[in-house]
Amino acid sequence: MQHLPSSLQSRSAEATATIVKVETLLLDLPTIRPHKLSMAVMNGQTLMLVRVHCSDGTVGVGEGTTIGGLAYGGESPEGMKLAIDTYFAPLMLGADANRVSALMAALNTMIRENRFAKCAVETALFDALGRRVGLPVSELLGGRLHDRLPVAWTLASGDTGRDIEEAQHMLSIRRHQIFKLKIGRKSVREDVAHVAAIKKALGDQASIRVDVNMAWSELEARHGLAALADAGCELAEQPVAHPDALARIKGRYPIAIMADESLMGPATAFQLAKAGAADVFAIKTEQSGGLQAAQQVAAIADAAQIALYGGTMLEGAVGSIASAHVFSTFRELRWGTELFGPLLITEEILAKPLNYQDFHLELPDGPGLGIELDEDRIRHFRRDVSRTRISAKAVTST
Ligand code: MUC
Ligand code: MG
Repeated sequence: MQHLPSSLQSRSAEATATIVKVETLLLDLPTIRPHKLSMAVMNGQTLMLVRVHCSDGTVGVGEGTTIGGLAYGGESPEGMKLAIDTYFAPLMLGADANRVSALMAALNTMIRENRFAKCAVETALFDALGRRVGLPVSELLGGRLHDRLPVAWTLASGDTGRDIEEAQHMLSIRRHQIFKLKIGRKSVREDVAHVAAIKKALGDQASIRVDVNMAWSELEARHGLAALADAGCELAEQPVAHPDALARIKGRYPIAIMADESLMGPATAFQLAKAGAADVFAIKTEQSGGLQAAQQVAAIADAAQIALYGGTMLEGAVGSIASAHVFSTFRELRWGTELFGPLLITEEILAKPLNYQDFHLELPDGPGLGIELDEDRIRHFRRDVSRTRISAKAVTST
């Protein structure tokens, strides 16, 4: 407590709730098929869940997830758990649970980086606050503008025929009509042929986009983008790694350029906007450093007339619905969202599954995140109690 500013210390009479316990756990869940990205193959997903217990009995939940362990960035689910248990929790205990922004500001002063862990903690704080006051998280964030969000599906089996079948199935059950193809593992020529075959098979019923996950050199991008545009692909996500290279290729081909890995919160959003490096921002709540930080990224994009796309770190149900609450407050989401993470995982961890229908994810109306965990299933898949332990190697390979 002595490290917290006085505004955050328990205000006795007028305080309605203080934080009494911060609990973390890891869940290992299999994916429905291997998910092949340019840098890793995911066979499972590990969710780090954090629960913030408050003195009035409310408990909020948040989630931290990465892609392919440490293949995507510096944080891992295990690292987030350690950081929260060791460094966040002692700073949070006893703090006023209603003052989410003040607590996050204090944590940001005392803890550098750790954007994903901060996002998980902020989610749990907003969930608890929403439950306490009887409002959805989206309303606490200023109010939702959309009750349902379009959701893309990622085709990443590594096989063209299988991807076409998967897309046709998604169209037939009216779950997705936007498809993002993961490329960058093969040669540019092979990748373009793969995209063109899928676009040809699906025609105008589907929007086709690609995510190169930084795998191309600038020269490869020049060849690749021209050919992708000819094949009817509408957007390329992070074709090259460096923001300067993104700026050099943007606007040269009739295909939108989206920044993903280069976008790591408000400061990088400002730099990318200033450099004219992207037509679209893939906003991710975890990458942004939290729910309010993601809203700040959206404000920068708005001011710079950069279009928005609601991205994912392949979060499970908790992280995905937290992002949905954030994205529902965006004025426009021209490129939709990709909040399909829970559908890539074989196991349901909610008492009532999220509602995906008619190509959209419906936002729940209940207080907080509007979801309830299925505690039996959480117990079953917890890494510390599960008998079927999935090793990091089984979860991810190259
Ligand atoms: C990324 O780079 O966008 C999002 C969807 C997916 O399949 O992978 C992620 C990560
Ligand atoms: Mg991406």
